[in-house]
Amino acid sequence: MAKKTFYITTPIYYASAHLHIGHSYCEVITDSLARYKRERGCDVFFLTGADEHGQKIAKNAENASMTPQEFVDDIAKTFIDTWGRMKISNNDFIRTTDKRHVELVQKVFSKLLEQGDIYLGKYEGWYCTPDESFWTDSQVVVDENGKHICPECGREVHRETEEAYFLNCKKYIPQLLKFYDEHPDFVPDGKLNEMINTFIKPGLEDLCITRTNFSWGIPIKENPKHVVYVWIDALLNYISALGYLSDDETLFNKFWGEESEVVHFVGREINRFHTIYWPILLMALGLRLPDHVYVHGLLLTRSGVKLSKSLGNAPSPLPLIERYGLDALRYYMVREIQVGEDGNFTPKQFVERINVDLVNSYGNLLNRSLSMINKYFQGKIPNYKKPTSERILKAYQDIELYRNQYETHMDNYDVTKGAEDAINLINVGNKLIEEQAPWALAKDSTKLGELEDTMYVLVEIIRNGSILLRPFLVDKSDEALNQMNTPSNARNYDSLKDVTLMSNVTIGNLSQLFPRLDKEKEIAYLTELIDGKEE
Ligand code: ME8
Repeated sequence: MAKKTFYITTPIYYASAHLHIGHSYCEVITDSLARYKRERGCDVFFLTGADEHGQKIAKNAENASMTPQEFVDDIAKTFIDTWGRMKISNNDFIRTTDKRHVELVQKVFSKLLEQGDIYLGKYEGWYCTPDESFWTDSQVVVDENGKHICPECGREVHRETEEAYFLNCKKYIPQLLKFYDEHPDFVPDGKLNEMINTFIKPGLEDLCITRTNFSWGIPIKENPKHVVYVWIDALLNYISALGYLSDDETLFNKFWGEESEVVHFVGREINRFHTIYWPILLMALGLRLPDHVYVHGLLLTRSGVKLSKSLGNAPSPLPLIERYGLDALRYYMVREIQVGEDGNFTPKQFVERINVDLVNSYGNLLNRSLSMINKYFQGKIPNYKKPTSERILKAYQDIELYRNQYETHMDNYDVTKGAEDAINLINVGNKLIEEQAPWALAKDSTKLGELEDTMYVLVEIIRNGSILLRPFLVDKSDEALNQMNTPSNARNYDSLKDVTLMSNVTIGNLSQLFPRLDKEKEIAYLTELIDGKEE
């Protein structure tokens, strides 16, 4: 039985530049899950935000002739605006420059310093400024020109030496390994093995967690020339937003309590921070660990390069929403690429996915079914009767089958399979129309009962399909329910168990749910949009 309280987070994206479809991808997945859990009656807290400190942001602000604070204020506004336009249903938006966050980070630092988990030492090693990451000698790659290269992003790193504070990671390794052992689903799909083999087995060093060579960060109270390393600062957002160590810890106790289901969604390039350092920090603080760190895959260009802010090859989601509608983009994101795996963002697949699933399957089923109700029953849905025909009986069974599968998939965060279940159910309706040929039944007065049953089960399929699709299609599902004039007591998830609720409802006005995309024209448009960005 799933837990009743659900806390889901996205990474907080760097406020160094504008958002692109890669960030939107993670938002849409997490938003769909948050919406699904709410549909199922869970108390949900869904968090996203902005990561606003660090050297890279200070540099970008300088280039824009702004103070870092002015710079991040501007960028954070665009984040909030974009998520508003994508109807992201986050409960809060945390900024690492928020007073509540700054205070929490300072308190955590003091607490860990006092208990001896943080100590003062000397840092010497490699630093990758674009990634804000430290690397040891054994981790950096030396290229053919003798340059030292960041093992994560492939850019050049530079040498740094300075006095710094360290987090005592070594001490927590046994506890961490024990935790991994006891919680095999902490990081689903075996994505922890690589972390253990690459970072823990060779011997995890203590982590350098303060910097003195720049000032755009959270200064520590005990020694203000040090600012907190941006990753430690950032990870703490997940608990600062809930009010941990503040005057009011109500949200924290509720959503970080043992009873709550806690899941962080992150892209695979930041797996390491969330599955090694974040657990260590939490252990040092004596707090529970998340139930899952779900590592989603990345959107790649057609040629397989990661879409990224620093490579400048990723389009904003806004022109896509403008042209295709929000739901088309959201649907494509959850459905086309299996969540958890990398996938190429390609114009052809984008256009086909929308035409096949949304136009041909969903839109058509709605349109054909309601047109027939208009034609054969003057717009009034027949009364529900227990079906006698095998085929209709089977259709009701399919509704339950797909709904159950959908729940299993969604409870396992598999939005791709969840969306597929919903569309498969819709296709049960399309197939039934072909098999039952209502136009033929309508010509035979002895088949009136069967015609009624056929129309009724089609309505039920659309109602179920729409409610299952609603976490993804945040506008169009309700639009479909409106076209059927679905009463309010038949619109929530629990109501799906009662098959009688649509009896005798007079349907509303029909309109096309999704316009068919002109394949050639849209492929050309998208190719230009994406390739224009590809280096
Ligand atoms: O790493 N495909 O921020 P960030 C899919 N501030 N998802 C993508 C993507 C792509 N091509 N590109 C980015 C940071 N993402 C830190 C996080 S959390 C405490 C701090 C998504 O702006 C994906 O979720 O680089 C990835 O992990 C995140 O954006 C990185 O965003």
